[in-house]
This record gives sequence, C-alpha cells and structure tokens, in this order.
Amino acid sequence: MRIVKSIVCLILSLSLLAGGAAVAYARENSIRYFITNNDYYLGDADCDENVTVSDVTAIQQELAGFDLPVFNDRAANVDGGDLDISDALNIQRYVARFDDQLGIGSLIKVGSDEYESELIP
Ligand SMILES: [Ca+2]
Ligand SMILES: [Ca+2]
Repeated sequence: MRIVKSIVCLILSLSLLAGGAAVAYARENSIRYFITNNDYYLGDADCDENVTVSDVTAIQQELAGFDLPVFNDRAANVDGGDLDISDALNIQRYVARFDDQLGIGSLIKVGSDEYESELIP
C-alpha cells in the first residue's frame, strides 16, 4: 500500500508540471491533497480557481476537522498567522464586495521550478 501511495504521489507531483490535472485527479478519487508549492489565487482554498463562498465553507470544514479531498492551506490563509476563522471571515467580506486590503483573489506566483505536492493518507 505504501508503494502504491508513493507512486500516486509521484504521478500527482509530475502532473502539477502539466497543470491542474493533479487537483482533478485528487477530486475524482477523493484523495486528500495539499498544494504546497504552486501558484494559486489568494482565498481559493478549494482550488477551483475562483474565490467564492465555497472557499469559506472549505475553511470552516477544515477547521472543524473534516477530511476534505482538496485544500490549499496557503491560499486559505489570507491574513497570515495561523489558519483560523478570521481567514474565512475575510473571504466572506471579499465575496460580499466589501473593501479588501489583503489582495484576496490575486494570483500568487510561488515559483516556476519548484513544484511539490504532498499526499495525505
Ligand atoms: Ca475556490
Ligand atoms: Ca490566518
């Protein structure tokens, strides 16, 4: 089983180089997946390339200990520090079109050479 997980992890890592295929694969197969070193939109916790109320829900579920298939903790943590309910509230304010001074919805470029993924059993 460990070898299978390692192979899947390797495939997902390589898939990141080709785009969002890894995220799609993780969703289709209910594999818990964190993007740890890839470009992302600030606030896009559920990795669908949009910042919506679904990201607020994803953060709330993550904080409640749900086993989400896809979650980007970097994208979710919009105000720094720890991931907490204030991140969800800030995204809610952004979705409601309140003033945003955190850059929510902005594309965050992490780097082009270092792609890394982590598969959580
Ligand atoms: Ca999203
Ligand atoms: Ca935070």
